[in-house]
Amino acid sequence: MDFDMGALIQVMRRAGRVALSVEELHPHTKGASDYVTDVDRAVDAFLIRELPRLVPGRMYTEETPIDPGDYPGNTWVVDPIDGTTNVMFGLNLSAISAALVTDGCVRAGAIYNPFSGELFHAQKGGGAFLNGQLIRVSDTRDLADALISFELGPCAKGQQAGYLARVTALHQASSGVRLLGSAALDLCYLAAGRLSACVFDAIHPWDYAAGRLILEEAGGVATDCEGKPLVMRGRVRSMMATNGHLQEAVLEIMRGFAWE
Ligand code: LIP
Repeated sequence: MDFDMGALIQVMRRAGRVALSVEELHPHTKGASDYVTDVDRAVDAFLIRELPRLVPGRMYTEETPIDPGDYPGNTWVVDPIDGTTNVMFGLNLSAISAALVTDGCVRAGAIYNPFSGELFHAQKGGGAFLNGQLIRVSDTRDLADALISFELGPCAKGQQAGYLARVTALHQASSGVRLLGSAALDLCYLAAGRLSACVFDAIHPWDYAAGRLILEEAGGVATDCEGKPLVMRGRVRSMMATNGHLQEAVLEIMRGFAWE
């Protein structure tokens, strides 16, 4: 089936206008340090209405997480706002993420930060783009020259000692580490060569479905922390992503990490 990437880009930009039009956040707590705001709800409702008009299929979103199992047929995997906490604190590092998955394979993805105006997109086999310009991962081959981001999700707060020990090792071995608070943007920045690797603790399909495709189309690699391909079923127990050149060096430090 033909897919109209231009139409998806238009929907994402309209979703961004929806996000920016919300005046009161009305934040609510879903779990410990896990929030939802009226921005998440408004964008979620908008995309649930608009995306099936582009390609009919089921919706799997952070705010309506009905697990699609093996992803038969078409599924839109959506995070209406990745980086909700950043929105609440006025940090403009947040993005809307949408991926079209057909029979388990991510065909297309788009990630839009309405605060910066940066829109990343990719189609399987078609390269990755930032605001229409082709992007590639960095050429960094030495860990000592790498800038690496990591995330600390709200689940399993207080049980992150093993993960943080590995982040400390990455910090010692590299040019530095950063925590952005949005896995979708980590993967896009890695795809655009701004970062050379990213590591994640617990992460859900809506956080990485679009970003992984954008990264892979830009020449990068995303695996679990044993170097195995990610299986998009429920919460992923470990994830790392690199520009490809640094895969072995980062894996050497991250190997063995996984949530129970
Ligand atoms: C965030 C996740 C993000 C993850 C961050 C944080 P928020 O939650 O969506 O992908 O990397 O560590 O947990 O701020 O969107 O609720």
